Amino acid sequence: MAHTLPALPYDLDALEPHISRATLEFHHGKHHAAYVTNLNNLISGTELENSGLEEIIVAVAGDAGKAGIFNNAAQVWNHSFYWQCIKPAGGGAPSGALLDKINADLGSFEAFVEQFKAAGATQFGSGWAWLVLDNGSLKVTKTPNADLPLAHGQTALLTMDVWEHAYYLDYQNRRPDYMTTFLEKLVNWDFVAANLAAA
Ligand code: MN3
Repeated sequence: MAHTLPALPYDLDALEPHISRATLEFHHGKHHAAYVTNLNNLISGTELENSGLEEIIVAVAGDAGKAGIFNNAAQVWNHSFYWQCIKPAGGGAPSGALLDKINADLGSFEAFVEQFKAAGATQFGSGWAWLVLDNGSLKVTKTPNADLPLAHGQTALLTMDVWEHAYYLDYQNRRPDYMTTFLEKLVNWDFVAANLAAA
């Protein structure tokens, strides 16, 4: 089946001044769109052309001969997930069952923030920082390039894109400033809580 670029769940200028219209025009309209186009081209005429996105990712994960399909499929999934992880007037701290689970598994919300920023800061080059559910426990992880929790048997609850294209127009080389803004102004904790409840 042909994979499609999902619409952003907010207007292009809705995340300003934290993430600019220009960043979203390129990041969603060019980068994310290109992964969709590349994936459709790569699976056309193959046994994967009628498969769902997650089915494709699991089928080709770890297959060096299908790295192109994995990278593009995973990047389609990662970006569709990332857009939902942020929202206008987001950020701050979660509450309810999610906060209880963070306190129980990671020690405190402050400990989560420290681990999540460290994951993003120490992901050398391109990649992603994650809050995942792994065998019933919350963990903060990082993955390089297109890699994602689904390929490791984990359930993604939150992600932060730390590829330079996610922040360079707005923050240039200041990845730490982007990460702080992501946590303080943008995280959609309702989406994260819903992911936990559904896991
Ligand atoms: Mn990206």
